[in-house]
Parts: sequence; structure tokens; C-alpha cells
Amino acid sequence: MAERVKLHYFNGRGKMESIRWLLTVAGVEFDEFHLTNREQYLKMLNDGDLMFQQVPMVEIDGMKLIQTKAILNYIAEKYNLHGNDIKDRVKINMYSEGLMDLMEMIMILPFSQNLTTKLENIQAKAKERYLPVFEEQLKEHLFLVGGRISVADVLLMECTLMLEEKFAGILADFRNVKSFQGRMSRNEAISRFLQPGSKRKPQPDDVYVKTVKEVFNLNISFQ
Ligand code: GSN
Repeated sequence: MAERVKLHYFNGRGKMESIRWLLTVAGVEFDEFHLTNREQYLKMLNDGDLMFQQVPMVEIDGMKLIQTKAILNYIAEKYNLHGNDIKDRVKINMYSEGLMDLMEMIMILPFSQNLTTKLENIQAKAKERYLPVFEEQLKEHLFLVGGRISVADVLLMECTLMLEEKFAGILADFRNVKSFQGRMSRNEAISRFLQPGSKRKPQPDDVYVKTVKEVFNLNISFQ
């Protein structure tokens, strides 16, 4: 029997959360190994497990994979969540990259200063740059690309929930995106993932931020 997939990251969302989402939709069970102190990180470095000294790291199919996008692409390819051909795939990647850019802005907030300005900027970008693209594409399509679910849909679902946590009602002007979110939440695996007690992580709290800073010996914050 194949080894279970192992995720190495903090006990929080960060860059691993999209991987958790995608594995869930792919129907893949996984175990988590949480970094809670610097010694664990130094051990991983010492063992040669982290090619660029960074997490997320995912053990899958006898490999130790790093780089979030590479990991997402591997899972998407393996579980048929990457469209029907290379033209689908490049579109899926375009949507996915945009969504990851937007989610990254939200992800670094707990490590940032000038929160009010940052939040205003993210909200404006979401409303003016990103959401209109998805609203238009979903006008006549159930899924973003190729008529069936792909990694881009999974990232869009994750992103819409993140946006609503920060900006309640932000989808009011994006009815197609809101309907999409409703459809996705009725997907069996997603509906379980959205229930309390699942492997979905909560919004970052002080413990998460403190742990990340300790593990990486960080004393910085993003301006
Ligand atoms: O997407 C990726 O996996 C990489 N391009 C970046 C991964 C990364 O930045 N990992 C951080 C922790 S997760 N938060 O952003 C990391 O391991 N930082 C330690 C370091 O020394 O860079």
C-alpha cells in the first residue's frame, strides 16, 4: 500500500492551506507534522529535507517535495485536476497564479504593519482587479476551465472564503462568484472540509505568528 501523504508545516494556514484544500478535493488522506520549534526546523535542514531551506514540504510517492506551486501542480496532474489539454492547463495556471497573488497579500497580514492601509488596498484590488475576472468567466460556466473542476476552482473557493472573512459582503456585487461558492460548498469532500473538526485551519492567531517567528528566528515585519 502506498505511504500516506505527509505534510510538514506549521499548525496554521500559510502556504500549506491550498495544498490541504487540493488534497481534500482529490480525496487523498494526509497526515500533518507541525513545526512548533526551531530545533525541528534545524533537524529538517540537517537531514537535507528542505532543498531551499523552506517549508511547505510534502512527502508523497517516495519524494520530498518543496515549492508550493510545484506541489499543487503535481497533485493536480496526478488527480486529474489540471484540465483536458495544455491549453486548459495554461489557463488554469493563469487563474491559479492570480489567486495565489491575492491570497498571499492576505496571508502576510499577520506579519505586517499599517494594517488599515493594507486592507483597503487588498479590498480594492480584489474588487477591481480579481473578482471581475472570475465573475465574467463564471457567467456561462460552472467551472473556470474545461467544464470540470480543476485546481483553479479549488483555489478560487479558498480565496472567496478568505476574502469574506476579511471583508464581509464583498461578494454582493459578484453574484456568479457567490453562486460558484455555493456549488463548491455542496461538493461532498469540500462540505466535510468546511465542517468544524476537519483539517482546515482557522485564521492565523498570535500563537501561529509567534511560532513562525521563533522557528525562523525572525524579528521582522512587512512594512
Ligand atoms: O511557495 C513556496 O513554497 C516558496 N516559493 C516559498 C516558501 C516560503 O516562503 N516558506 C517560508 C515559510 S511559509 N511562509 O511564507 C519559509 O520557509 N521561510 C524560511 C526562509 O528562510 O525563507
